[in-house]
Amino acid sequence: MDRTAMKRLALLSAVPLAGCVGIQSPLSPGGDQANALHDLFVLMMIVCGSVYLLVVAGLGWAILRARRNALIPGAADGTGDRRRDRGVLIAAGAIVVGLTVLIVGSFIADRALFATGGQGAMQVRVTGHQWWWRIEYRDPSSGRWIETANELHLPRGRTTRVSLGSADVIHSFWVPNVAGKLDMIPGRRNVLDLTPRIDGWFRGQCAEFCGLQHAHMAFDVKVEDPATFDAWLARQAQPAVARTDTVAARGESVFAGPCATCHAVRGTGATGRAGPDLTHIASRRSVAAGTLPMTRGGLQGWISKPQALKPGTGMPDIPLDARDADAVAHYLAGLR
Ligand code: HEC
Ligand SMILES: [Cu+2]
Repeated sequence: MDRTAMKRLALLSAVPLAGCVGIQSPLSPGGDQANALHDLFVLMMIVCGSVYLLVVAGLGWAILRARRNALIPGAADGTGDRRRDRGVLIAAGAIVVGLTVLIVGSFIADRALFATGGQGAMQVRVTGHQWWWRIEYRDPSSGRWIETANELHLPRGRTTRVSLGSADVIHSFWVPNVAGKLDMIPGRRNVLDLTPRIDGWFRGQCAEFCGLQHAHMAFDVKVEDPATFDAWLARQAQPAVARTDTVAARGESVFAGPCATCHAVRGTGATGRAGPDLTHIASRRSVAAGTLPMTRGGLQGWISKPQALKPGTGMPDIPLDARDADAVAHYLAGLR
């Protein structure tokens, strides 16, 4: 094979690997728990890779020897027995050493996942719904719970202890860049610690099939410095501040009709709990658990045809005339 062909082959094999890094990948760890799991993964690759190479080498050796024995008369006269015993001994030794290394490695990784013991951790509750995420922060100063949805903010360098639950079926919480995944089981709370170290946007995804729109059950994760996080949380704790123009006023009154039964907008009469809290909906990055980008068009599209965009979603298609639909989208786009 000439050099350019080799280069092309190397490039081609890099294509599937390129899919392994990015904002939703355990191979780009950006937090203590993800680092521990990443190290364990590398250790497993080394141990299992070595065993694999050993087996392939042994197989190749056996094939060559069998051929030679067949060709040389009298070669298969039993003198190979001692060598075979040595081979078995080496294989057994490799298995014992390999398994011991893996046991120790997984024990260490497991300990690292809860290293802080939750001391001084931020308390967050995440509840899975078909097919969106209710997210509540415990305000460290007042002890009050602050509700939002579909977007998780985390302070860099601090530990956040997430209590996971479900309102309906089993879901699974997974932000691979920050930590491993953990199931969300109806009737109980599982606990996961997150200690992110790298700023930026990451992507979380439900990792347990939970119905037809399981693939549309994602969430955005923002890791930011603690001061920015505190300012963000303080803002989320505030009631809604709507725009003051007449279109927004019309939007708010339309919303108070069919929408307020399912959605809360704190500071207004809307206190529904069946759907996501919309108090600061426009501050989020996407609409309906990662289904659409957060733009005026994304909002209006969602409101006019939720059943077409996410068939089976808990939000019904609500027929609104064009001006009302426009006004509601304008109103929501102002709730920052
Ligand atoms: C029967 C309850 C119900 C009604 C009525 C309802 N919604 Fe929803 N809404 C939901 C549910 C459930 C979701 C989450 C859907 C999903 O992501 O699968 C949702 C999601 C949304 C979202 C996206 C929220 C987010 O965090 O991304 C917006 C915006 C929204 N609804 C606006 C409205 C508006 C405006 C109306 C009135 C025209 C309305 N909803 C009426 C239940 C309802
Ligand atoms: Cu799911």
